[in-house]
Amino acid sequence: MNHYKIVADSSVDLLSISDIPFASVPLTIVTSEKRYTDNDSLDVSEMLNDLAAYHGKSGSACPNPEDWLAAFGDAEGVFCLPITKNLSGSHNAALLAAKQYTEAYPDRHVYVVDTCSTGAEDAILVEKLRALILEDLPFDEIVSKIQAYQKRTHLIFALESMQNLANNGRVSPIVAKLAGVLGIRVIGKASAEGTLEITNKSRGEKRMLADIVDNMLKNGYEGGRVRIHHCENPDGAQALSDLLQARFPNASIHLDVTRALCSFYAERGGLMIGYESCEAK
Ligand code: X90
Repeated sequence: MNHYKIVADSSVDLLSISDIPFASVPLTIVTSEKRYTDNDSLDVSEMLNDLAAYHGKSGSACPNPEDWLAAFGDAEGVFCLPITKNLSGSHNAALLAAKQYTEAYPDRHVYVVDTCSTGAEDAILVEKLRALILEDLPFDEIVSKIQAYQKRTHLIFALESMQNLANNGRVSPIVAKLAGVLGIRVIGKASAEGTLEITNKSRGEKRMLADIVDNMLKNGYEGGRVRIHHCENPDGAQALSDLLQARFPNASIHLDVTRALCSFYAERGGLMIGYESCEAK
């Protein structure tokens, strides 16, 4: 098999995958008291407790090119997945690392996926890349296959609070206010450009779940792969999974938890759903 490696930043919520060399490059959450490195030794729940009790400024920082470079190791071919370039410098840092890597080793390849998304959708892209690598395809063919596949993957999210997104300039304070009302969940999606686009305000969990399913169906969901990542909301994630499974008994639905970066921005209760639409859409 080819010596390929998948390297994603920690916004994809994956610490490891099976069979294929993989590295997760951590983003960090920063307060005036502490730095939280989004790696496997971080207790995310403890971080959320700290943040709930803390009233100062908090923010995040993306990896630098050196961090990406170190994660590439000595792979012949690297598939690199940073969070959408429209919300973070991670993508740019990855591009710089890719340039340095291929200048230093002209016979190696790096493809930086323009994910235009994050979290559960990017995790689906990682799963697809893993499958393509296991098929033993040449590097360029994997690149064109993942580009085509990306047209069929989507991200939808439901948030109970958008405080951290607003505090860090990722959504307007007016939008964030919608999510501040008790019982209201703001539903949105990753736009084609990889920005955050609000689609619904839903009152109550039942309405929220129905609105998520509705959005997915409108977007061409027909029973393909789904990943539901939740920030300390296993019941919400399970309820959504049950609704989808009742409608699409053969759908492969995987539940997981958000790691630090997505937990910081999606906040407690948040759901992030990555899914595949049918071929034509
Ligand atoms: O560089 C950095 O410091 C990272 C900044 C990341 C900012 C936004 C992360 C959002 C994660 C919130 C809901 C999903 C929005 C998806 C839009 C593409 C989770």
